[in-house]
Amino acid sequence: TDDLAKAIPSNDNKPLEHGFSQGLTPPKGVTAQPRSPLPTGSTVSEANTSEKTGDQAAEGVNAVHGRLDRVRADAAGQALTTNQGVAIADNQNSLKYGLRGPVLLEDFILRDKLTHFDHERIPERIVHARGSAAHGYFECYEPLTELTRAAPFQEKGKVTPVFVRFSTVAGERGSKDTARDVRGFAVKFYTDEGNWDLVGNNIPVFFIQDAMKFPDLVHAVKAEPHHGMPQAASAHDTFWDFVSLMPESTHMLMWVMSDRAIPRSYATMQGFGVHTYRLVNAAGESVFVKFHWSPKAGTHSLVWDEAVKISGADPDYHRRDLWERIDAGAYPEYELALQVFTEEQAEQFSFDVLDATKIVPEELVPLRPVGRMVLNRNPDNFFAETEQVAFCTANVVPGIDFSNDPLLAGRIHSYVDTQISRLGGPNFHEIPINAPLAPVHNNQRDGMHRQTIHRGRVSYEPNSLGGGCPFQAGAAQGFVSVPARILAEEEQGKVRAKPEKFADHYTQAALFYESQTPVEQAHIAAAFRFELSKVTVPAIRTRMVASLRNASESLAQAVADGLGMDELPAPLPRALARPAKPEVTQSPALSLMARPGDGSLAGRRVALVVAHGVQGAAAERLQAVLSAEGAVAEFVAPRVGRVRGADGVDLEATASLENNPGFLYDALAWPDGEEGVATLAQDGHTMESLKDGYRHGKALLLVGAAQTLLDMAGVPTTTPTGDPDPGLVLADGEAGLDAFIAAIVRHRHPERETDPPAV
Ligand code: HDE
Repeated sequence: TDDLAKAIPSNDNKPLEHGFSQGLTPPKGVTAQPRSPLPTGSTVSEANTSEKTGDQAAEGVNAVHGRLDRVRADAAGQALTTNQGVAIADNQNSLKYGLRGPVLLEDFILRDKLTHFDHERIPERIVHARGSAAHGYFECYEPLTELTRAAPFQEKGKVTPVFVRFSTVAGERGSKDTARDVRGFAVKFYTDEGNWDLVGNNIPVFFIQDAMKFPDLVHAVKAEPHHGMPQAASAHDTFWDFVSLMPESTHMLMWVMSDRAIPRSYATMQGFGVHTYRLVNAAGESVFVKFHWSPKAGTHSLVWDEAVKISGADPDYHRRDLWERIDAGAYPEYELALQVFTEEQAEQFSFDVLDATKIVPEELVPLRPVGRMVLNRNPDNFFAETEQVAFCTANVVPGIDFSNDPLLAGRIHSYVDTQISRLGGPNFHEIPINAPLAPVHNNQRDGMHRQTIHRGRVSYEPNSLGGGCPFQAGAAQGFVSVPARILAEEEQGKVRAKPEKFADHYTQAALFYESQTPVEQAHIAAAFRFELSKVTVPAIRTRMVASLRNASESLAQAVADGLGMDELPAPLPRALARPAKPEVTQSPALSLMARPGDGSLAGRRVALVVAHGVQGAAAERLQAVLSAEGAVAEFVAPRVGRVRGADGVDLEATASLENNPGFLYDALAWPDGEEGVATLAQDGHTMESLKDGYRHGKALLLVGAAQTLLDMAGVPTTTPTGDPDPGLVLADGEAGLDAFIAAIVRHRHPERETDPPAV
């Protein structure tokens, strides 16, 4: 048996599912394939070996591959079987009594197939149902041993595998990606000492301060219960009814009405741990910490009109973008930075660090970069990985601990609890994507879908029959909670109440708004106007404007004007008459413009709009130059397929203006060629693409004859103030290429904007 055990693969129950040649002999005429080699090309170093488990990643491969490989199925060269491994002779017909007779109940093959199919769906997440995920790794810049003993931060260059899921919050599993919404940013670190889940969002604050209000918030924002509308949108009565009655949400409302709620890509948004956590070093000393992820590609957003159009043409816009970036090797990358402060410092702040509706301004506690995260591998299977991944705020490792944030406390309970019904029992930690790389040994037993086959008769501790194993790890190895005391507080006993500083609902809302550029402020006002205009009960609108007056008079006025209110309502009474004086009233870091990115074109999509009669050679050169810069530049024509160049150089259009409208691209170019331009001028799609590109502030290049299209589309060549438009490049030959590239790097050209739009 020992020899047999060595000969068969790790999941020795099911060699066949792995395409192993050691399995059953395949049917005649079919060759058994050797197992496909592990994917290569991942950039994880060989140092990625778990000393504890002895797991050794193949060269250039993330160690997490090894573990998942145990359960990967590859049917290449294999016969079809039932779930019991019985080969199926006929997969077309059910078993009948006679050709035209009844189907027999005995047909276990049909029933095996249908029964499984009937149960293919699991409940979707109550929030964050719509998500997309990727594998990758976290790499530590330098040892942080003075701050924490958490495994990922112990050595310079140490690599820890991660799985990251991005999501929207309100919409259902099949809803559009470009909804105006918070984005989830959940990272599972498979550390040597167990799994650490940093379950964050792309916005550093939250709507509410206490977990007690979470079900109310979610009921208010989700589709209204009587008619199930609207899908994936906060623009409706119940949401604004609730938040206008909950002034603690004002700061968060500023963020979700800003362009952060319509990111261009998951690769171009920040992530935040939101709550104050603790770092704990080997000596047991702890400090407070806030976690920040910042994208290497910069923070870039869509504009609202663009987001609305994209949601129709490509509801999978962000999912596709993430997949294609990784597929193309333009790996999304984020830097992790910490804000570290002591409990004594926190006592002095004008706000409470246990209040999740507050940030710690970067000007007060600077960001310390500590590592980078690279997402370099797409999941193999959406359901097995992206859907079944279970993030739990309770998953921390030695070196990380919680603060007393009451919102966090609720989350520590909620995530584990929700997985039990979503994933059907208490053993969801055994699902491969959730299983830690660190070994698991305890006396928990049984339950639905148990995978582990525990050996021996001992399932209790203390024991002598099992030699005392598994034994308590002790403080040196095991997780020890920080024996935190509550500073400067009198003994209060059990209370249902909040600390006083929690009642300052407006100071940081004002800080956020005042820190935005004028364009961003205009977008915030327009978003409030849009959302509140969808509210049908006027009293709710009025109450919201009354609340906004406490944060910004000018914003309240702009929103009131936009809603046709004749006069401003009286400001809402404040919970705290005299809030503490804030440390900062301006924080430029809060503007999206503060993180323009690394200036590369990687991940940008450029449409080269062509038709028969275009100057083919020049168009090809344009494509080559943009591709060399890392952009994905494709020919888009009235129809897909071959496009005949006037110079005899033909092009291949991989998209049409019909199947991929212009607003799906970051930038658009119209190459030269009189005949081609004349054809495009007859196509309404061309005019729409040009107008949309202009209205959405995108980089536009028009070469030679193509410039005549501007007039036809009614697109001006200067900004509304009469200045040259930096995003509109009019070129002859190749002269304008550098200017076009610079314009794409700038992402958007908001100086064109007027409200309402002139084009
Ligand atoms: Fe969540 N949240 N949440 N949340 N949350 C869930 O867990 C919950 C909160 C966040 O990609 C659920 O597995 C409570 C803040 C993300 O799978 C659930 C409270 C932040 C994800 C849940 C909050 C988040 C979730 C639903 C208030 C930012 C998706 C399914 C006390 C820091 C993770 C699930 C993924 C998912 C509860 C507030 C982020 C029901 C009770 C604040 C990114 O457990």
